[in-house]
Amino acid sequence: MTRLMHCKFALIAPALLAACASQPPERLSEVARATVDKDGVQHATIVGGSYWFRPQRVIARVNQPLELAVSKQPGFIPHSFVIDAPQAGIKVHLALGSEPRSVRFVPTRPGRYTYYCDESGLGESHRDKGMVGVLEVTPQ
Ligand SMILES: [Cu+2]
Repeated sequence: MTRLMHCKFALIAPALLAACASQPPERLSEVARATVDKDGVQHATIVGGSYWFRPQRVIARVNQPLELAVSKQPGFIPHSFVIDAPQAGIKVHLALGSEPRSVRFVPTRPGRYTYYCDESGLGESHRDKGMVGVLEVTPQ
């Protein structure tokens, strides 16, 4: 019911309800290790939808620049991408669009840092609905 209320268009056009709670495409893996380019920059791509992130776990190395390209599946529900881990040099807040937006930082401390969407509808937060993942920063 919460999801129905959250998705007001669903009341008008029931067919759109399916678009409100989408499944991640199967091609998107649940765990990904960042790739390293010739300049030593780590790269990972993250996609968000209602209500998930893929991958759910990204693995990267400490003290090496990490560039994340984050987008959301097309749709009218707003989503964001947040990591709040200043103790590890990571503070990110992106409003997501269907074109990838990039953010680059250097993780300075190994650990597991949560990324999530801080949007909410009339009910639960998107984070509580499943828009959450872990950035795992490993030692050198
Ligand atoms: Cu969201």
